[in-house]
Amino acid sequence: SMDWTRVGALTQELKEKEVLIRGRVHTTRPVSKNMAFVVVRERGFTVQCLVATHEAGVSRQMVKFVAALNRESIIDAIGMVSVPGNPIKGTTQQVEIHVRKLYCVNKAMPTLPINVEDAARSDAEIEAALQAGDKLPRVNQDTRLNFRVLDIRTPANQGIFRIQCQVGTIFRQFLLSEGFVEIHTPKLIAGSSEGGSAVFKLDYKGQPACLAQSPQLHKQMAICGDFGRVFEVGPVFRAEDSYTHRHLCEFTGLDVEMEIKKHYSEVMDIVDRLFVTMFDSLNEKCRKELEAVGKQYPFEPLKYKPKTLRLTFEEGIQMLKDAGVEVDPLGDLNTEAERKLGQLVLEKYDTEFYLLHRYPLAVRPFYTMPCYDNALYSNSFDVFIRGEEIISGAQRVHVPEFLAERAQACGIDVNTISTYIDSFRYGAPPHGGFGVGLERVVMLFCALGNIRKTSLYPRDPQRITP
Ligand code: ATP
Ligand code: AMO
Repeated sequence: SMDWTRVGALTQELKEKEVLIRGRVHTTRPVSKNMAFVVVRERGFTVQCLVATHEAGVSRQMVKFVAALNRESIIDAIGMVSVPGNPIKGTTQQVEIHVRKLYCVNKAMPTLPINVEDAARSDAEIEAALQAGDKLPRVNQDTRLNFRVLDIRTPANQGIFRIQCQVGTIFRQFLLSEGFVEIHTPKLIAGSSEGGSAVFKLDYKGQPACLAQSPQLHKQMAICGDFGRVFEVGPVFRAEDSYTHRHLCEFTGLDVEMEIKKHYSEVMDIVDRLFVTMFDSLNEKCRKELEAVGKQYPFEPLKYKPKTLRLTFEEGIQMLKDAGVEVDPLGDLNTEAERKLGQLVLEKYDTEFYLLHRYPLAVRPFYTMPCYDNALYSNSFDVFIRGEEIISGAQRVHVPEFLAERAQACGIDVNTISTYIDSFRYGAPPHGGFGVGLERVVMLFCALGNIRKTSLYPRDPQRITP
């Protein structure tokens, strides 16, 4: 009756101790009739096991059985931890198990659609092999996503989704400690919550309905309902029609809404402290995971400051102008201009995390509060990592008549949101909030370049399976 030791916990301190491990057959390598190696993998950690007839109790038959195990089968192995003279190549753990007993707990099929060993290789490794005259298989993204259950077994993917878990954990912990209440709003709603066309329409028992494009309306209504400060972690649906590296049709929204006493900077202060806490925590608590991601997809650690840089939209436009980029001073920044501004900010302020506020009112959703001093601008902001948007936020219009007027001006059918507008007629405090795309945070923190890498089962305009 031994207890299982985690593969990731097999260190040289366990030398000469007998251990029981459970994991998958990562690779097998027969050496002779009397000897075979099997690399066992558990949650991204790997260890080399030696099965040889010179160990007591190991027969030739057992060597043959082990050498023929299908990759990805689940096995239990019992053996002695030993420390070889030379470093072991290709495994995460620097010890070897001299196996005494080995059981197959459940076998995998003989030929798998993805070989996890292939899926874990970096481009650099594949290139180096090519230079040396070898060809290593490259697993393309569609194959990875089609057989995602195999793909997510790689160390990098194990890291990515553990980092994603930590982002969600810090979001929740930080906000709870600041007095926010977690809420759960409906995803089946009567009308579009953001305006615009990117909405999934459906039939709700004979009535037209939509999948929520955000919890925007209901999180604000929770503030009208006196919760003071709320947050939500939930699915967000957008019927995006183009295929890009950073848009999904379903993503995870991290949403915040809060009363404001004096100024929308109170909302930006929360963003600032939340994200600095989050980045510090990722760097400290996810060191191993970040290393595993970087091994397959090399990236530079994110540069950020203890106090987040805030620039006005006008200042951003001026920086772009000074660099010779022509942009509409009252329009939105396109993806290219956003990236360029990211570079300029990095050069001038040495940070890759910053906030742009006072956006032109015309490019923001109907519920956004105009600036008191100049109604061409608004009390709104976007937050960027490495020149790409991760957050939008703003103070909201809390006067019902004006809210209805703004909705109408933005071409929204006010009848579909009448219960929302009515909730401001019962007395509404000044408030604001923001929405974060979880997959974008992880993608940009690790500079992964494609949002499909940070969504467990991505939904894009071309994919709704697995
Ligand atoms: P959101 O619209 O939800 O705030 P976003 O990152 O798409 O997130 P936008 O302000 O809408 O931000 O868009 C910024 C730029 O990104 C646009 O000017 C456009 O160049 C590009 N863009 C936005 N949506 C799409 C899309 N669905 N397909 C391709 N490009 C897009
Ligand atoms: P917005 O539409 O900017 O704002 O969305 C907020 C954040 O969600 C992420 N995001 C996406 N992620 C993946 N795929 C998409 N298609 C996608 N679209 C958006 C981005 C973006 O910054 N209600 C407001 C928020 C608020 O004001 O509170 C809203 O939805 O990271």
